[in-house]
Formats: sequence, C-alpha cells, structure tokens
Amino acid sequence: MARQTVAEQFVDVLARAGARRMYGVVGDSLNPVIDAVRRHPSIEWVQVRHEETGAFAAGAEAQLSGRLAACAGSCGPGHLHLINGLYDAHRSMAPVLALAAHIPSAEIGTSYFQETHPDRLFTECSHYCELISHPAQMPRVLQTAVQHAIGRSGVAVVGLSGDVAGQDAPRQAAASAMVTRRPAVRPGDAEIDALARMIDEAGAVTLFCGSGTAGAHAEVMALAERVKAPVGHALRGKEWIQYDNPYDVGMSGLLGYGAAYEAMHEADLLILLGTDFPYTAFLPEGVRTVQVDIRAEHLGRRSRLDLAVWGDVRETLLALLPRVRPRTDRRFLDRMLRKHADALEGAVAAYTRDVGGHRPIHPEYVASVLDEEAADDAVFTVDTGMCNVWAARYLSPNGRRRVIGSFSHGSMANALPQAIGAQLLDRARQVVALSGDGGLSMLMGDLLTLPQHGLPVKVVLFDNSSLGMVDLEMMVGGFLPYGTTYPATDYAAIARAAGIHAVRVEEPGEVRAALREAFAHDGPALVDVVTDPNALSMPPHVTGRQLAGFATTTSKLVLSGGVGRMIQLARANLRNIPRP
Ligand SMILES: Cc1ncc(C[n+]2csc(CCOP(=O)(O)OP(=O)(O)O)c2C)c(N)n1
Ligand SMILES: [Mg+2]
Repeated sequence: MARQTVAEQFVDVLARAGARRMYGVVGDSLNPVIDAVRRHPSIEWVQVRHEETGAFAAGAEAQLSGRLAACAGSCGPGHLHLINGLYDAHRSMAPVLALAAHIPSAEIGTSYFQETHPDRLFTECSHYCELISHPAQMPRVLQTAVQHAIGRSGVAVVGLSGDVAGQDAPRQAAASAMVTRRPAVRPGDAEIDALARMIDEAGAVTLFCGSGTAGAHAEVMALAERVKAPVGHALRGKEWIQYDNPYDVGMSGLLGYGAAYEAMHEADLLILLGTDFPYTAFLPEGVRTVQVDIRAEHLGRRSRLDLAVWGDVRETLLALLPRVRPRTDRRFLDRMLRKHADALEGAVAAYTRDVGGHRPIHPEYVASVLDEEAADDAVFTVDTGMCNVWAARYLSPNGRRRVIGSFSHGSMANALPQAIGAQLLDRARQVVALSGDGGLSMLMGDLLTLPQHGLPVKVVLFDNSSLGMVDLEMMVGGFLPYGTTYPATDYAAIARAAGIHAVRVEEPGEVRAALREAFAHDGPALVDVVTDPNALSMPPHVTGRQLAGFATTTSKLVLSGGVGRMIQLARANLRNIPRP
C-alpha cells in the first residue's frame, strides 16, 4: 500500500468506519484534510455556511442512519462554531466524529493567532477528546475516537494541526477491524428473574417509554398485553411507541397530554423503559419503580429505584416475556384508557375556536394540516420553541416517519441544519423542517445550502414574529414579556432571493394548497405561514400535586391546546376494550 499522509489516513479511517460525509467550512489548518476528502471515493465534503449547521447536520444524519457522521472546523473560531451542534449530537447519543483543526503545532501555548485548545474545549460534549500532535499517533488515536463515538453513542473530537496533517503517517491503517454496529446487550438472569418476580407480585403495572424503546415496539406491546399495563411515553419515545398501541395513555412532561401522569402515579409498579426523562416533578415518589437502560449511568439518576436493570430494552423484554405470568384483569388498564380518552376529549372540547378560520393563522391548524399532507415516511425536524408543542401534539407517528429535534439539549435553530443532514442521507425522502422564525433567522445563512446542494428540504415556517415559547414562559413566571418580539419579516421573499420556491401565507384557507405545492415542488421550498403569536393559554386545571412539583421547578408550564389525530387512537382503543 502506498504511503499516506496523516490527512489521507484520517479520511480513510473515517470512511472505513462508515462515515459518508464530513460537514463544515474550510480553513487553512484544514486544507490537507479537505484535499484528502476531495480525492477520496466514498466520503463527501458538505460545504455549509456555519459550522454549527454542520455539527447539527452530522448529528441528524447519524441519528437517522445509526452510522458514524463527521464534521470539521478550522482552527480557533472555525471549530468553536461547532460546539453547540456537538452538544446536541452528544446529548442525542448520535455517533459523530468532529475534527477540530488546530493552529501550527510549534505555536501551541503562545497565544498564537486564532489559538484555542480543542482538547480542553470539547471535553464536556464528547466521550473522547484528544490532540494528535505527532504522526505516529495515527491511526490509533482516530480509531479510538471512532470506537468511542460508535461504542458509547456520542461525540468524539480529535484536534489536529494542519502541519501534522500534512506529514507522512508512519503506520498503515489498513486492515484494522473496527466496530461499526452496536451489540445486543441482555441483562443477567438474576436481574431478569428479579424483574419477573416483581411484576408477578405487583398489582397495577404501568410502562413508561423513552427513545431506548426504538426497535422494541412489538416487545413493549407484548409485555403490556401480558400484564395489562397502560403505556405512557416521554417526548423522545413518542415516535417509537405511540402508534398501533392499544395501551396508549399519552405523554408525560411539560408538553404532555392524556393520562400518562395518572397511570404512572396510580400504579403499584412503574417500569421505565429506555428513558432518561428529565423532569423528576412528573415522576411518582411512592411507587415501586424499575428502570431498564442500556446506559448504566442513567439508572436511578431521576428516581429512586427498587430494581435497576442494565440492558437493551428489546433484549430485556425478549428474555423477560416468557417468565412473566399472563394476567386477565384489565381493570386498571381500562380505567386509564378511559381517563386518557376523557382527557383528550376535554382538550378537544376546550379547543373550540374555529382554528380553520382564525386570522392570524392558528399554528395548531397549520400543524394539523401538515400532519395530513406530509408523506407517510417523512422525516420531520423540529425547532426548539413552540414547534416542539405542535410536533408533540399533531405529528402522528406510524413507525416509518421520523421526528428529530433538539429534545435533550434544547437548542434553537436545529431544524434547518438537521433537515440538511436528513436530506443528504436520502435525497428521495420527504424532509420537512418545522421552523420557528427565531430559530430560522438564527442560522438563516444555511438556507443558501439548500439550493447549493440541490436539497429538496421543505421548510414550514411558523412565523409569529416572536420568540413565542419564551414569551409564554415570561408570562407564566410573572414577568412582563420583554425582548421577545420581532418586526414582521417576509421570509418568503428572503428565500426566493436565495433561489428557493417560497410563498407567504396569511389566509388559513391557503395553508393546505401551499403545503401541497411545496411538497410537490421538485426542489427546496419554504412556506412562510404568518401565525398567531398568542396561540396557547394555560390549562384550566392543574392538579395540586402537579403544582407542588412546579413549585420546585419554578416557572415551568404545562401547556393546553388541541391534540390532533391522537383522539382517534384513544377512541378506537376504548371501542376495542373486550366486553366480558
Ligand atoms: C440557542 C438558544 N438560545 C435561546 C434559547 C431560549 N429559547 C427557547 S425557545 C426560544 C424561542 C424560539 O423562538 P422561535 O424559533 O420563533 O419559536 P416560537 O417559540 O416563537 O414558535 C428561545 C429564545 C434556546 N433554547 N436556545
Ligand atoms: Mg417565533
């Protein structure tokens, strides 16, 4: 094999680890690597306008594909711009390798032009963060970084000076096998037996699901059926669990709805499946609790556990199912299904405004039409802010659609960048960004990336001329809303100037046609929907118990509003309760 430079070897190792793209902005210190990417047959350089976009895009790609994705920033400010997107990828458990190019190696430690210290900067948002200061560290340091990203599901960062990248690598990288897929991890027999015993001995059982239930829909349903358990979910579990689910009692949390809260609090045994649900105020204290998670460090960090089970949800349930006694008593389940349907009916009843005729356009109307018009296998990327509420309430999961947001890190401006990564992964799939006007304008330069790379992303802009979510938070917290409004802006005109098909919609009657046209358009499109900034009120009834929780998480709110097509599932589940 011919001699390789460090840069060539770097790209080669990434490609062999499964990476197909590296997102970023070029810079002097990156030049040898960019040149190696240019010449490599199976890895593509994706030029973006802001490195943060690149990191978000890599994170989204990795979340959708399960494969490694890469991003890069040049020395100093270039890689500093990556950091927020990397935090998001890391907290979303997306395997991402970030290359932080460094200043000339001989200048490190002298406050040189553009000097930062990437090996210190990125430690908090990565599993591995090291500097390659000598060519002989290759390929091992990069391979180790890759194994951290894939093996521990998160970010790994490698710092590399341009001069080191241009040197010859003394060792060949060929033929060293690497892990590219995750193992199936099953807990030991002792834990499985203990769990089976606890379930058999318990009265009412409730399951509560997070993103760790991905790929385990059938097993979760089988357990719910066996022990007649209501199934609630967290926001990140919704896309995996809420569809085709005769045991669905809704979502818990700040954006929650339905009877998940009651089902968790009224159970005798609560089983948390693959969830790192952060809001302890919503978790019961006096209920026996089991948690199953692939990450041992997640076990017990939100609630006191009676049993901690370390393993994949799917593997755990496969081993558990035959050991659990089947039940026939559905009383608790049926009571919760009824409560759930009642709660949703109540939400629908409270939501009596004529949203289809409301002007400015009601955002819930936009979301409900979007849910109907979008493809059955669409990828939705959702901006932090009120779009999270609309997505949680109105996008109907079906096992084929995907919903990606900044659900753990909670950063604004994620939707457009994540849509870029999603669309590059599959140009034929419908990718829809639900953007806020605050979020879109924050990284708006990357609208230009859509036509530049011919990406047919559809941006649905909820244009309320405000930082709506914070506006609401200020009111709930007793503050005078301040610093939350924007002047009206014609984003459709901006998008058209960027070469994007765009329309501005101010009449509710035009929403559906505008969305249809955008989805049918063969290229990027933006639908700038002028929406009502005062869309949501506080819920009429917050229980005393919830209030006690909120006192400790001051100014947090539970939002009211409609619930979209979920009501149909709840009604169908009630109809399908077997009659004795
Ligand atoms: C980078 C970043 N800055 C600030 C915040 C705080 N924040 C959360 S939501 C939000 C408002 C988002 O506004 P917009 O995108 O217009 O969505 P809207 O809520 O109006 O629908 C802000 C400022 C944040 N989460 N992330
Ligand atoms: Mg807004």
